[in-house]
Amino acid sequence: APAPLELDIEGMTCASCVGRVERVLAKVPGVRSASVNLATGRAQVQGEAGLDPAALTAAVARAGYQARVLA
Ligand code: 9UX
Repeated sequence: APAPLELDIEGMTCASCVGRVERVLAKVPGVRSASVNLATGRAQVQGEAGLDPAALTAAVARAGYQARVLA
């Protein structure tokens, strides 16, 4: 499996935010799983090869948070 992508996400302050971001990430085509850590403000995303990191940051932005790809 490809290495996970890691995102830094700004603006999450509660557990509902975490659930919201995990849900939108999981719906991006090619994503197998997404896990958000509120304490670190980071998300780990497992996806298929060729998953476009920009599709992840766009989905997070539509949900109201700012994300950038770390790796
Ligand atoms: Mo979390 Mo509630 O940042 O609107 S505070 S979802």
